[in-house]
Amino acid sequence: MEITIFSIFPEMFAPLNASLLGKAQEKGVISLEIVDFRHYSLDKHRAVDDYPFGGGAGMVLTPQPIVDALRDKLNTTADDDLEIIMLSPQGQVFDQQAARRLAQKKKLAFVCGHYEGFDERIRSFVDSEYTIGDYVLTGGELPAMVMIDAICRLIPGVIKEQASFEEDSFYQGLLEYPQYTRPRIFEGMEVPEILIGGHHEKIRLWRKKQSLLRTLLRRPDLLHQYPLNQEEEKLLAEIKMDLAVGENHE
Ligand code: 4GT
Repeated sequence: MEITIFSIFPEMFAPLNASLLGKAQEKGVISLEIVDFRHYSLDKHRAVDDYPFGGGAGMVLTPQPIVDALRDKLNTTADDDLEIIMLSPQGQVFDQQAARRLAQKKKLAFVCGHYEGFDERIRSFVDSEYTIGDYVLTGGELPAMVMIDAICRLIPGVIKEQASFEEDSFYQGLLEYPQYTRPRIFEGMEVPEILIGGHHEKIRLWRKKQSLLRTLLRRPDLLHQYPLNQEEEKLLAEIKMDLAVGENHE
C-alpha cells in the first residue's frame, strides 16, 4: 500500500518508522511519503492559513497549498485505487469496519489540519472524512497515525502471524477474553485451572464466555450490536444466571 500524508508538521510522523510499521516499510509492504504542503504555498510568507471571513477567533487553512499539493502528488481524477481522507472531528467515526474497508485500497492519502480547521471548499477535493473519537486535538496528525496503524496491521505481511488478526476477527465485535502466561501463580494470583488442562473445546467455550461477560459488563453498547449465534445465546443466558446468583463478577 502507498500512503501519502499531507501535513505541515512532517516531523510528527517519526513513530511510523518504529516497530512493525518500520519493518513493513523496509520490506516494501507499505510505503510512506510525507508531504509538507507549506512548500506549495504561493503566499509571500509561505502562509497556509488566514483569518476567517465573518470574523471570529483562530485561523483557517486556506485551500491553495493543500489543493496544489494534492494535485502534484496524487492522481486526483477518479482513481478507484486511491482514497483521499481528511481528518476532522466532523468526520465519520473511524472503527474496525472502516479499517478493514480502507485496508483493501492500493493507495491512501491523509490530509492533516491545524488551527481552527479547513476552509470548507477543501472538502470538495477529498473522498472521505474521519474522526478517531469525540474529543478535540491540536491537529490531524495523531488521528492519521492511529488510522494508519489500525489499517496497516490488516495488510498481509505487516504482522508475522496471520492468525493474530484471524483470531481477532473470530471475536469481531466482542472484547478479548483474559490472557495469561507464566508463571502459574504470580503474587498469589492463579491462572484459571481450565487453561492448564489442554482441553481445547472447554478452553474455547470458556474464552467465548469470558469475551461475552467482559463485553456485557464493560461495553454493553457493543454487545447490543453483535449478532449472537446459538452457542453465544446459550453462554449469555448462563452468564446472566451466574450474575443473578452472584458469580462471575470481574
Ligand atoms: C480531533 C480530531 C481530528 C482535530 C479527531 C482541524 C484543526 C482538525 C485541528 C484538528 N481534533 N482533528 N481529526 N478526534 N483537530 O479525530
